[in-house]
Amino acid sequence: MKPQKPIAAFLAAALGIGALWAGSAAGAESLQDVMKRRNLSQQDLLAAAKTYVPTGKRDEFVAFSSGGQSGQVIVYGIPSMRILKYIGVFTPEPWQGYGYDEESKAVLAQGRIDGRDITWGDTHHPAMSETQGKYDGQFLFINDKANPRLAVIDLRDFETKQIVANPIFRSEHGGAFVTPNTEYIIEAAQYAAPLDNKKFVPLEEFNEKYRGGVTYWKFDRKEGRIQTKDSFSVELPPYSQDLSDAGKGPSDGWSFTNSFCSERYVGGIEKGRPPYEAGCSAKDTDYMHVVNWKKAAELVAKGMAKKINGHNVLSIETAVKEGILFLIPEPKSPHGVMVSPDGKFITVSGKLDTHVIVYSWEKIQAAIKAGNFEAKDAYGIPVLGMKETLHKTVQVGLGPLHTQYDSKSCVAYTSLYVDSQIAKWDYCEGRVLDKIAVHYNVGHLMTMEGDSMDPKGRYLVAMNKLSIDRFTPVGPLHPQNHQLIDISNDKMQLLYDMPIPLGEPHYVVAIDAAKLKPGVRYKVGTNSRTDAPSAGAVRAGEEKTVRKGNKIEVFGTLIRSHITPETIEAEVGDEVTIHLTNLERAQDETHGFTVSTYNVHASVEPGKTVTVKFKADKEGVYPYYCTEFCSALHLEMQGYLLVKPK
Ligand code: CUK
Ligand code: CUA
Repeated sequence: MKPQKPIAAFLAAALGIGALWAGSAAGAESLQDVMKRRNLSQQDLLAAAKTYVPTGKRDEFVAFSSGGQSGQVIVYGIPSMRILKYIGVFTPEPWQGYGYDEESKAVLAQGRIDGRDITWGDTHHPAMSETQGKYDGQFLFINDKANPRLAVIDLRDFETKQIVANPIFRSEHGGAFVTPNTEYIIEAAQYAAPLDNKKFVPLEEFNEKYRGGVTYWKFDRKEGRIQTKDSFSVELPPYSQDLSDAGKGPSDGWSFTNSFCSERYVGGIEKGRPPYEAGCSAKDTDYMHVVNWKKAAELVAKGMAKKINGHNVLSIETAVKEGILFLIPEPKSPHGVMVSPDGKFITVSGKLDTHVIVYSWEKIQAAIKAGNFEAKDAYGIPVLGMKETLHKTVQVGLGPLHTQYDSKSCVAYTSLYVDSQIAKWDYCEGRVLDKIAVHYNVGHLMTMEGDSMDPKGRYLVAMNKLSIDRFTPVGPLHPQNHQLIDISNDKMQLLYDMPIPLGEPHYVVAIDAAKLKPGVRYKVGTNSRTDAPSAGAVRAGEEKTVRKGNKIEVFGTLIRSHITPETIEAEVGDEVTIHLTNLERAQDETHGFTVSTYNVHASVEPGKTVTVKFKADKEGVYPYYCTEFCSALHLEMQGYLLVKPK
């Protein structure tokens, strides 16, 4: 070990803690003692000082992470990496009553497909709403890859408000990505299938009858909801579509979607054929789809779309004829497609190639204008030349996946899956600037507001697929590892490892915390899932129980430390509906509500009205109570459901 004195002096100066360092009060440990006892290096202390957020202080950025297979969103602070909240999205979440009260069940029910309730999701890509290409902190969108759906979360209360099921896809991966003013939310398909999904079509007819596509969901910002009738899709060939991004600045009005397996290989037809991964790697390149969504929207408005399952779809034929769809060869099996903050460059990297390819929007536009097409694909779509549209090719390392941008101009970061590294590089000049090891096998990476027109730089999070030996073992299923990296200097510095305990978060977005302005209470009597006054709301003193036939409807209230009514009487077989309004105005005075054994739970934040409903199917005595420790008399906040024989 190095002598402690110089390090001590350095750190005292660096951290501005001279007085603390020099001498500690009698009996208390000094910083030097702690460093020695915990075997911490100077680097460790610097990293700690850069990430530690003292009690009562707040983080600079708030990250919204996909919760992967949990179907939820995880909210955490940066740089502390402290988890702040889980948001139930595609999956019931009991704390928030999500899926256990009637209002939220109605949201989850919007995500039914083919009449089936789906109670999980494979969330991949969250997207923040934007105004003029900048994060505005109003809404968050996230996709479900397994069951092609998209959800809208309102950041006034961090609640899921809407789920839309894609009417023509059977899986998707290229969502959610927003256009610069959140006019549309982009969702591209993944594995091709017949678009109308009504009949069995044999794999032999894959090339003719299976299709991919990209959906543009119209977002009504005032309503805070997607408007399905004004949404549309552009039909695409059965190349497995992948990630997307919207153009910005000069490329605004266009969108870009990757693909893989443009071989259109299908396995399983006859014995002796190569497996999928081999059949899908036969060519040297795949196709990037370039779509003029602004013009597509005009064509739809003119009635040029056909209806499939009640949804507007522009056919490949129409898209080609109207000049809104082009292809460009791209490196094999790409993952991310990312438009630079100024909208001039589009970066693509192929997992099976060591290069990132930077396309020039100016050159793409010029080639389109000149009608300079290399060829047409099997579906008649013009293919622009890779060479004609190329800005730079940069060798960054093995397994490049995703790219994010910095506040410093021309600086980008690309995740290297195979090398387990982050490469920092210059996309204007085309050279690598720095590399740092991550642990291990990084998928996406994210910089602060790094996919907007105004990246904030400062920090980068590497979303590592494997954590292997980084954490205390918890069995064969390991947490993922989000590693925080300081990118404010020329050399990147690893600061912190954060285990993600809730599924595989593919992508995360982080916003300047000052842009978020969530409320602390609702207007009294609000149904938070519709933002409208609840029909079940009552004021203090107006509580009542109404019986009609075998239906009992309770209009109750909650306030420290009392549930009104104190008893609910029912007969076996009655349908019981209980509306509860939280009359509190104080911040953080949430009451919960449950009735023993009826599988209902409500989280009733100040002002909210929540409804639970069930059939009193068995005679007996059932306590109900408040599930949040809300006051000294919390345990007394209770009552009885009395179910009598008929
Ligand atoms: S992701 Cu979805 S497979 Cu690289 Cu965008 Cu992980
Ligand atoms: Cu209300 Cu405990």
